[in-house]
Amino acid sequence: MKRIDNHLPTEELQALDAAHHMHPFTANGELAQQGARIITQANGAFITDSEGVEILDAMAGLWCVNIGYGRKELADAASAQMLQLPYYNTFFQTSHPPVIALSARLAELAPAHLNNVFFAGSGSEANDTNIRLVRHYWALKGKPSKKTIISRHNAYHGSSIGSASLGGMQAMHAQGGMPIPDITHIDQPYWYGEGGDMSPAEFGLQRARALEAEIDRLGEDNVAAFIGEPVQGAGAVIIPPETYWPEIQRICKERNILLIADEVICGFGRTGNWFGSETFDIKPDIMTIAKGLSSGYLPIGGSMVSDDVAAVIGGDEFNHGYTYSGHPVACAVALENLRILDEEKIIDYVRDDVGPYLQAKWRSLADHPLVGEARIVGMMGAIELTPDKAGRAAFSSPKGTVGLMCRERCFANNVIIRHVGDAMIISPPLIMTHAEVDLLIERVVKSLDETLALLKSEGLLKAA
Ligand code: PXG
Repeated sequence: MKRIDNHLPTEELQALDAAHHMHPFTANGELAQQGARIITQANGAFITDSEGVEILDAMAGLWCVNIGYGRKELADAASAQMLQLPYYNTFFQTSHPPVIALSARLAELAPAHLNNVFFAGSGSEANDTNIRLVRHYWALKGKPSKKTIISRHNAYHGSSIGSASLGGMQAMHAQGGMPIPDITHIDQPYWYGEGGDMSPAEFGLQRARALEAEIDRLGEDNVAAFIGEPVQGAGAVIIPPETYWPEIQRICKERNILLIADEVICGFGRTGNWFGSETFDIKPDIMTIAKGLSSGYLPIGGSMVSDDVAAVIGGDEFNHGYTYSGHPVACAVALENLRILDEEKIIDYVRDDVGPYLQAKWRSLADHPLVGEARIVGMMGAIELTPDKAGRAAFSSPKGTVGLMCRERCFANNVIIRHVGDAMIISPPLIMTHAEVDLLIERVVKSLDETLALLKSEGLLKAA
């Protein structure tokens, strides 16, 4: 292992980090005691820490580095664009070649009726755009009362006050006065955790019909849109039963409600197609995009808008936009990323090659004594940890205790995977080789074995 020494020693970096850097979603006081893990470089599917340890990144950063780390082409695209035109805005009747080229390319790649892009700097910003867009759409159509947006418990749509209100994360709502008015939440299609004795198909229908009931409760004239991730990512890779999305689609159409598919995680190959909406046969009016759009190399997000919605919105001045909407350097990098995804046939590779290879190995984890379910679509998957496989039982310890233990074992075994409660989730770079998939599974199995041994020795292998 090569030691990287173009930076301060780890302890000094950790001390400065603890003194001055406030981390997202972190108890910073606690982190200051233990010191942050410092990542100094990355290549392919691996990141390297400040001690020179190479770690397999089975989360692709935060679900975003779809083409893997270290692609010089993206650095070159950024460099060339910075020299030519580092910044210009797209307000006040101006435009520039990178934003024009990226908009046109996205229109080619997206489902046929989605030909219009409103750019943002992130997924959160794009979902804030969507809130204003759908409400303004109905106002322009003479129905200003159609304002409420229906989302789902345990959804994740971002961390700004609008997008976190759309999200269904209780811990987020508890801080800062959310949700904002006119956003409601229905139950999620999480069969393993909430399906009880129902078959997945029955349960999928039941959870979809909760949308119809919610529209009835609110009154159709008060509802603007439904928003959902094709597969809930941060919620623990919740893959809905097959019956779910067709029923949601039917209800939105019949009840005159716009459908927003949040593709921030599912987009750009993650589920084995360009968009999760293709995998699940959804026809959204708006898609939120970010993350894999630039493989995370630069921040960029956006809303892909149907021709119908764009035509209505285009009839008025939409008083909305961000300084970095359509940032030229981010657009140039995103374009280069899309070129690589396309020319290197990375989506095909996920659908036909490494995807099925990973899926078979991931599903075989269900044979492990600690695993109650192993689910996966494309290259996003979860395993549910349980003390009692047959009963899909939860642990008697507070939710997340076992998941955290398992994550610690994974980190110790040099594989980054996340826990959500007591589920373990993966979302690796799409360019993983078969050998890297083998390594991932080997390290996860070792971590599961060690977690099981720890649970036994600490008397924690007990059902609630
Ligand atoms: N929608 C979805 C579906 C997301 O997953 C966002 C919107 C917001 O995007 P920005 O770019 O504003 O972060 C996301 C982001 C996690 C985790 O720990 C997930 C996200 C972000 C940070 C952490 O799973 N998803």
